[in-house]
Amino acid sequence: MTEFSRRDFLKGTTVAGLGFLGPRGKPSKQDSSPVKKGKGPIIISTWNHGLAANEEAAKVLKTTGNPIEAAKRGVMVSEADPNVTSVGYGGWPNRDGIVQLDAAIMRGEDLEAGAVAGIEGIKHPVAVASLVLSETPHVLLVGQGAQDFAIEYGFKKENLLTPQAKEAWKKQAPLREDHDTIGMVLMGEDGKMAASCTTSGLAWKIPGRVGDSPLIAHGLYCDDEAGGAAATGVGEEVIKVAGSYQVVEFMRQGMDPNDAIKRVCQRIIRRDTSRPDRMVGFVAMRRDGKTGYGSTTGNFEAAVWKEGKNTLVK
Ligand code: SD4
Repeated sequence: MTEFSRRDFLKGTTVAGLGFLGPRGKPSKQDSSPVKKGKGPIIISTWNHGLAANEEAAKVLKTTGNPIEAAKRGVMVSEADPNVTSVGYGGWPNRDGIVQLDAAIMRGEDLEAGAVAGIEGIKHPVAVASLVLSETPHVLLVGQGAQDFAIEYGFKKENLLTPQAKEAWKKQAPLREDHDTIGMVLMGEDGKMAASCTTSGLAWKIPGRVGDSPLIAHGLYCDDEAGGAAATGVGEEVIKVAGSYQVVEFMRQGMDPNDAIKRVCQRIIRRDTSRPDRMVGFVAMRRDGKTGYGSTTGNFEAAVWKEGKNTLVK
């Protein structure tokens, strides 16, 4: 599609206008117990920088009551922070020294989702993912198409490679599996939920590599009728067990969030016992507001916002 016709396509496109893709119906009720309302806002996110993200998300939830807006604006704090080296600006680049970002966002009320993968030069991929959700009939845009779409909606192309990240890349060792990807799950006062996830992926990855973070069911999943989950760690491991979806499905069966995460982590560990050091962590929230977190290794922490308090739990 030429640039001109692609633009026309985008400008003329609305969800309703692309009805050929079919309606996105409401999910059927599978569990008849009521969603507990009035418990929110409750927010859980990965790692210690989740604290600042939670603060922002709580503020947005209180002022707008919009879970998607809160899940987006919360993790944008990490995207803008150059000291968070697995997310957005300051994220470690791929093998060729280019920062390629992945992000996704999902609404629990109707399972609507948006995502971008391998996007370059855009500081806030989760905001682009949110536009994929709200402005297109699609779920995932990748690479150049994702960047073109972002620019179409007014995003500026920026250099995301900080001097520190460039220095680290110059001394690069083989693929690094360090993790501080942010994943967030939250619930507003009305019991409505959303999840978001954003990352620069594994440092020095092969250009074009996509991890779990922008993949619905893997890096995140959210369904108001069951709960939400988000992942951090080695994306390849998360993808092989459809990690976040499986955590949510265990919670749908009534399992405690911590137990649901433990079961999925055990599945990951059992799959390949030769690499016990491969880290995968999850945060989760059941639809009654109960939160949980856990990982395949011991070194994980989560930031939990509950009853007005923001706490780091290890
Ligand atoms: C990925 N899950 O791309 C991400 C990596 C990560 O902090 O968590 N980094 O596989």
